[in-house]
Amino acid sequence: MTHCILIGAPVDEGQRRPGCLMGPAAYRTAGLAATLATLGHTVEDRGDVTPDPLGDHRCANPAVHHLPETIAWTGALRQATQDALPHGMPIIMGGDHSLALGTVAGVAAHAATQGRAQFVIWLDAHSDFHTVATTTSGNLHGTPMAYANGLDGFDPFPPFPAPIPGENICMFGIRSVDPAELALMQPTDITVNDMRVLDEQGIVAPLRAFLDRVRAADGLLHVSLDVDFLDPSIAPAVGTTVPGGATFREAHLVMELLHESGLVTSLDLVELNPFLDERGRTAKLMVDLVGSLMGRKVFDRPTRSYG
Ligand code: 6HN
Ligand code: MN
Ligand code: MN
Ligand code: MN
Repeated sequence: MTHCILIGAPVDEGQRRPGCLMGPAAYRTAGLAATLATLGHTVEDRGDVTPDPLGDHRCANPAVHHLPETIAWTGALRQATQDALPHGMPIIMGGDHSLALGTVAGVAAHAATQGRAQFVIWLDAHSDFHTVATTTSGNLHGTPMAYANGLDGFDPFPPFPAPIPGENICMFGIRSVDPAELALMQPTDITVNDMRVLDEQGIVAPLRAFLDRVRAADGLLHVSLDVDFLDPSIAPAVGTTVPGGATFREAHLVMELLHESGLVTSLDLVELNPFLDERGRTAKLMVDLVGSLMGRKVFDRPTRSYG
């Protein structure tokens, strides 16, 4: 039984397709709290976060938009996430992926106070490894992973509290990486399980290998689930669809294995744009995936052991 702390993050400024601000309302409408309660968890909804006051922030890259707004969200979400962690498992209902600039900072700051290592699983079509300096779209939802890894090029942002080393980061589902992101990731120890890896090896072996490392380090584990990790045919409600994503069963299997591991300590649900949805199907799928992550099973098979 887990105490689940729902945190609404109606962040829309990290990209250019309005609608992600409706994400928290869509998760509530799709029954996220009831799904968790049915699985035996306690649920506390802390409502939607309010961004910090806007500062006068600028940067040299003319493509970047909504920089002060994004820095304002980052501060407030870092605080909200860090505040929640001693009490339970924060589930951040986004909001576009720029919210992870704040939430991952919050989990990393918390881990540092505990003397624990922080790990991150990034489930996404994209690596989100631009810096404020390299992004050509100017959409800051493409930057949180590089911020968390402690890269330079985030000058107007507060320094990342406790940068997460590459060996503690594992990406799944990757199938769209910009040249500048590739160049930045190349020298890191980040595990990039792109769709080619999943096609060849399936999801189980690479995921277990990473979870074994988290367990061996007694680490905390943050999961950041971008809607576009999923194939657009099952999850249309996202502004950045990329063909060839995870199937329904692949996605549920990831969640089931994460549940079995018992290692997950925080979760982002990002990039849902309800304005692009079809009768709520993407919101409902995301809620179902959280159900699998939090222990829903059709059949109570004995829990597998890890080596
Ligand atoms: N996401 N690499 C592209 C860009 O604009 O920087 C796409 C970013 C997508 C962001 O997945 O959250
Ligand atoms: Mn605007
Ligand atoms: Mn993303
Ligand atoms: Mn994405």
